[in-house]
Amino acid sequence: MSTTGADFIVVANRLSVDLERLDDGTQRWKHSPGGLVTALEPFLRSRSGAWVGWPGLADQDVAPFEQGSLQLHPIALSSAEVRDYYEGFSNATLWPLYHDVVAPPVFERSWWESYVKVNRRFADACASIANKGATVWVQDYQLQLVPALLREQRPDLRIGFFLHIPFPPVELFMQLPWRTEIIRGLLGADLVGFHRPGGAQNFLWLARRLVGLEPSRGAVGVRTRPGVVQVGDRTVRVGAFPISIDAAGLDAIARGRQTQQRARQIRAELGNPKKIMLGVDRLDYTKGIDVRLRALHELLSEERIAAEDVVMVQLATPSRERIEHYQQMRSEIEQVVGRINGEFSRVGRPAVHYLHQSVDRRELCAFMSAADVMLVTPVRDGMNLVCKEYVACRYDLGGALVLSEFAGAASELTSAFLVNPHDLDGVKNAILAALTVDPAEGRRRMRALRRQVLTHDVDRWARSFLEALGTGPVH
Ligand code: GDG
Repeated sequence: MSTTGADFIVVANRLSVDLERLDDGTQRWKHSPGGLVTALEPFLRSRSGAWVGWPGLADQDVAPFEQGSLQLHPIALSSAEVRDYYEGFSNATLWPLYHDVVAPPVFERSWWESYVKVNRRFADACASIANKGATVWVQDYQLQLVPALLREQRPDLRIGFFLHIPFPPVELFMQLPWRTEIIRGLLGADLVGFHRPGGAQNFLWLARRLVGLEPSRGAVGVRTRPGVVQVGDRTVRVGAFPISIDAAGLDAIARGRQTQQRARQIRAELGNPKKIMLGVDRLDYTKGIDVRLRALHELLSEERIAAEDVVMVQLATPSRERIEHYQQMRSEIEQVVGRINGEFSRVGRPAVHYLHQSVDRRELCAFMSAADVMLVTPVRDGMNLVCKEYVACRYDLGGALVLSEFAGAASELTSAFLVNPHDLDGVKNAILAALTVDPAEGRRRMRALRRQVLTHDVDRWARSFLEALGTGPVH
């Protein structure tokens, strides 16, 4: 066991920075995209600890290094492991299965074998750097076997697990050929956290059914921690911990003069339309980008809105581009964008501005400040941070949020224009209602949304998880 190891370790599939290969053959680190890093970084930035993760490029053996007060421990993956563990089992088996099988999950034995092998590598790395009695916080669906694999080697550790995506209904989870192994893997933790109480309930049921353990209700006695599972003489607590954002940080960026200036500039660049609608997502089939585009197409075709009044901007961050389903979805979305623009644009005035690229955080904030209506229409989403970010940016109480009921955030953001993304007429009506909302009513809704988001930030989320895990935050 290392004596100069860490007392607090975050383990995630990706590091907080990605290794990027440039055209001239050199490499550099850049900030990782996606919700997990966005959520955890502000919390970890001010605390010393270690982050164990894959740097994002295959076949790269990178030595541990420090970034500020954070030790980064890169885990190497071969190209075959990227294909089987990451693109295969994580993103073509678990991702669609856990998102209500919106795409058919692929069950492939060789992918599972790779998943086991890579999870063992992550567990071994943690075991070798954790100080005695350290806290290890394992993140997300790619690493569900790590808690048990780590506990076998290091029973002295305090192990937490948090799932960032939905935990599926029992009937769907039962399709997984390796369902018992996954539940056993998670039960290696002292605390298993989900975004929503429903996920925790599904997990408790499956633990009893598949591993033959009796959940004893109410032992923790707090609403956000609805249950515990007794594993021999060990108690595993199970609960809901809805994740959030660095709300004050975004609010401050949004209030900045530069951001407001840029927001006005964006409006002007879009031709000063009466209304701007915005979507911001990783380009993923769960995000319902197609839903909002179809709604827009019908609204324009039916002349319920006019392209000279309403302009839509879709920022779609490139994601998982080597997986076939993602390539297919990308061309479908681009076809719909092309069709809408073909029918409704004028020269110099596209109806939809579609950017398949990442923008920086300040630019994102300026877009959110400029948008009259934010469209967040996933068919299934663990939480969805984008809707919370929009609310945090609207210190002016302007703007309106259209939000899918199937995002975890919907149970907190009840003053949004909530929609069922499978009901296209409902989505169209909600978009129209958001576009035409009376300003006083709009402000009332935004005030209520902000009250929730600003008082429930990511720091509160991390603290409540770590407190439930039995440690205070580590400084
Ligand atoms: C998973 C779960 C859960 C997006 N484009 C750009 C950009 N982003 C940022 C957003 C936001 C993050 O990426 C995306 O977070 P989401 O929560 O919306 O979605 P996932 O990536 O699927 O995250 C999700 C989350 O984990 C946390 O638990 O909420 O349900 O699926 O922060 O702003 N950021 C920048 N440029 C972009 O172009 N800078």
